[in-house]
Amino acid sequence: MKRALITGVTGQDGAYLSQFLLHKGYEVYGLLRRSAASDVIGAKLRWLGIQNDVRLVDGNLTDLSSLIRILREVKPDEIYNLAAQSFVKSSWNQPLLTGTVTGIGAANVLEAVRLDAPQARFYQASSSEMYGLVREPVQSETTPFYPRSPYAVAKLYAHWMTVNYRESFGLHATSGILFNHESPLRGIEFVTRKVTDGAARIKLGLQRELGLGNIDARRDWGHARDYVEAMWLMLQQDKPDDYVIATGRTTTVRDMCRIAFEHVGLKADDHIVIKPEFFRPAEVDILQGNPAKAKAMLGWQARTTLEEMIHEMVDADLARVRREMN
Ligand code: NDP
Ligand code: GDR
Repeated sequence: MKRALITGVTGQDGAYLSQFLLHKGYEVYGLLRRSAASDVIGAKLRWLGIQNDVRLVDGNLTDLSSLIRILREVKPDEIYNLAAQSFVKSSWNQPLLTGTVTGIGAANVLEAVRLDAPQARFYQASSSEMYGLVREPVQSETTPFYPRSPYAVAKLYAHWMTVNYRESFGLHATSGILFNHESPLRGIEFVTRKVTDGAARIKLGLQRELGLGNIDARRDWGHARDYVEAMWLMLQQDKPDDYVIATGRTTTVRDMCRIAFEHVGLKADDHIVIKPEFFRPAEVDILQGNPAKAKAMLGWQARTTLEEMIHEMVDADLARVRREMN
């Protein structure tokens, strides 16, 4: 039986990846950082009904000694580093924390792997945000990076550390450059979930308006369930490498809102209010990925359309809000 260790197990991707690996017969261990709010721990794992199947181990990405102890105890075959301060907007408010967790945290995991689990396969959750002010209209593994937020700068450091540890120490270290991916388990602060939750609340009469920022921004949105399979496929390759994971389609936030509101019979324009506080100091205007390498090398391609995903998210939020109301 293969053993996997997932950092960021309580996040969106950690939950879907746990579910995927459990189905494959893996023993799944998840790094859990201690929180005072113990009632919300594992809410996403619970949502998928796998909270009792994942073995949670106590540690923190910023504490190298905890990572070393965990690697010695767990002896994983595969390590997925998904933990991060992942909200781009917050990274301007907490730039040093973001650098410490999202950047140095990844280096801590790599160091622990180098010292105690050099045979294990390592996956780094890199991001399309690294392309930032895009240098090419469609971004691939060879497109130059131009990060536009403290988050993206931290991710770029983690990406290059992954490449460097592969080249310096021969680690099986892979960087997956994933474009935006969403699901009903997406954090409420991210735009898709904010919109699907807002559409549900407006439909059910709990609010009338939804405040948003730059709705002309364009993103390449896929479904997290599809994307975690790509992470696993990357670690099944003989050689470590870098892969772009994307749908290849780009859509404005405005059109994504239209899809969500139309699903509940409403017009987005009647309810969206543009508010300055939701704009960012520097914006990533457009992202569109080229997943050709992933298709050729991994046999992977996105399965869920944006419409299917947004409908699933709105339906999940309608159900959640109805439960709250009762
Ligand atoms: P989430 O924000 O949902 O999850 C982040 C996870 O990191 C949570 O489990 C969180 O724990 C954990 N974490 C944060 N700080 C620490 C710490 N100091 N020590 C240990 N764990 C910590 O992110 P996603 O699931 O959406 O994304 C997974 C990864 O992929 C992230 O690295 C993200 O930056 C990256 N990524 C995501 C994309 C997307 O579109 N979703 C696209 C490209 C990259 P807690 O629950 O306690 O807060
Ligand atoms: P992003 O996701 O920054 O791409 O990072 P987010 O959903 O936060 O923003 C997407 C775009 O929507 C615009 N936007 C708003 N965003 C939010 N959150 N709230 C709003 O009210 C709003 N109005 C407009 C943003 O300006 C932006 O252009 C996500 C994260 O998961 C990262 O961790 C990951 O690396 C990247 O995706 C790929």
